Amino acid sequence: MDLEAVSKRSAFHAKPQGLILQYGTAGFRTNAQHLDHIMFRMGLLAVLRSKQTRSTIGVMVTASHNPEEDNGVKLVDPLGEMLAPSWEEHATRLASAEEQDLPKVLAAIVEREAVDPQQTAFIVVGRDTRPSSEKLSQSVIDGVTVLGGQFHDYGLLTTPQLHYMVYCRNSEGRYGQATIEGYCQKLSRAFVELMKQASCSGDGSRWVKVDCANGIGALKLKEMEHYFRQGLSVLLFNDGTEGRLNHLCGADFVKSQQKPPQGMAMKPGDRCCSFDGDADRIVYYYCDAAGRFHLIDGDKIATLISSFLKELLLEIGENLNIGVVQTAYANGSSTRYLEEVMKVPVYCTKTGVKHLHHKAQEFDIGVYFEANGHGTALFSEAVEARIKRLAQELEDEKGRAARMLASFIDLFNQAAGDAISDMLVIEAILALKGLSVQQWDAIYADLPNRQLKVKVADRRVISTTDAERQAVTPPGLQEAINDLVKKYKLARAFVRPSGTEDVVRVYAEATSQVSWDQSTDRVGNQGT
Ligand code: 16G
Ligand code: ZN
Repeated sequence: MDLEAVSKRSAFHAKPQGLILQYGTAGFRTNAQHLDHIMFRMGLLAVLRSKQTRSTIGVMVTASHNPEEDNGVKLVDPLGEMLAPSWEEHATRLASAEEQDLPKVLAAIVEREAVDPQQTAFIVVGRDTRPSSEKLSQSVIDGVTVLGGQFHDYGLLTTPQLHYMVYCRNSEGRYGQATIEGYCQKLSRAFVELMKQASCSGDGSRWVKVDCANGIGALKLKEMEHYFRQGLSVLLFNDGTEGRLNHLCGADFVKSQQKPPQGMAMKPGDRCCSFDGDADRIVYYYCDAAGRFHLIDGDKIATLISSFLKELLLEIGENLNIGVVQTAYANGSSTRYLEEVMKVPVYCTKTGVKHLHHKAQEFDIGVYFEANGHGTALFSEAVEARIKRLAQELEDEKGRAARMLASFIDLFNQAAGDAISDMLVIEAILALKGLSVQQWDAIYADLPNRQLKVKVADRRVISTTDAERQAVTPPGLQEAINDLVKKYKLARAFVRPSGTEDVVRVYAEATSQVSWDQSTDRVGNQGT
């Protein structure tokens, strides 16, 4: 490894003196102007990680649902997962090193992780549609090549597509072909197969309205729709031809504002969904005849999916261990419904996809969703092999159920939550069960809930435990929350420092809006 060459090249991507950024919940994220050096250095780090794991590593340039002027980057580990925590620390250290210290910090990582400098490295790069993304991804590639890494630049991709490519490349084709064509075909084939089984919807008349947040999801749906048109038509809104990325639209806007995105023509009963800016999140919604907006978030998506998978298992006669993973933000009604009605065990982890994904891997079938719409289902290798065998061996109803489950296994993106894949899963389930969007929504009633952001001098004074549901410090905070919450029926509230913004987040839910308003404000006041 030629560290002198790295230093020389780094001068073209010089770090602004004193700028310290941290590899957060979803990588680095800030205004695009401050990211050139970060991109170059993440190219370097990706090469080291690739050498160490002897696998292809992914680098995705995106800032998801952040405003258009922001950007960000995250590394994707060999099985399509988020970067391992110890390497997140290396990322932060490398990103914070002043120019003259860069070779030293690189050498320290090489030593600490026992990276073999002779090992080859292969990196795949993807980017979203932000104006800054192309140039920034070139800086990543500059970092990769200066350390002698090889690369493939996929250009424009959704985040979950990049995760998929990494997983495919490291599973020697067992997971699928590492091309856009391979992705489109794998998902569409499974989807069309499922739609043939749906009595009323296999005739090509089914449609859904999609708000693409003026982002990459629009491009990728346009590229893919002819593969699955037989089963579903997608009517695209906010497709990036006019509006700004994530501006008054997209999954994050719809979920946090609890209202429809701008630019979407909604008639009562229309089934609509929103992607976020890099298409790894999805939420559904509709308006009723009185014009009232109804949001169907990640919790209801998880409920629909896990209930359906459980039904299929029952039909097949397989007793597999299925678990649902949520975060503290999951609506209490969803948890109660899953545990008490569906009898599915529910687990709670800290916020951030990597925590949920990791927990979901413990089950034969693990379904995980954040309330904000990021999630998927994971199937253990043994389960996948077994179901695929049963799909061939069994006959009649059992065989039909096994073949359907086998198709669902292919339809889920098991590398990462994926708005396109999740949309096709949901559409297939609704069609197979003959459920309308209103019937889906009526499975249970969400408890009214709200979130507040509170600015504090130092958000690190708040630390939490029990998957962020209990505050440990500052002293007295949790007791104060407990005192407030016990005054209201089915009330729950928690406070946590954000992993992506310099704020503290407050969440509260209760049986009525009035009790919510009182309790959230009071819990919020505890934080100031
Ligand atoms: C990131 C996470 C998301 C999480 C959010 C919480 C990934 C890919 N994304 O966007 O899962 O819900 O952060 O943000 O992990 P917060 O810590 O600011 O509340
Ligand atoms: Zn996203």
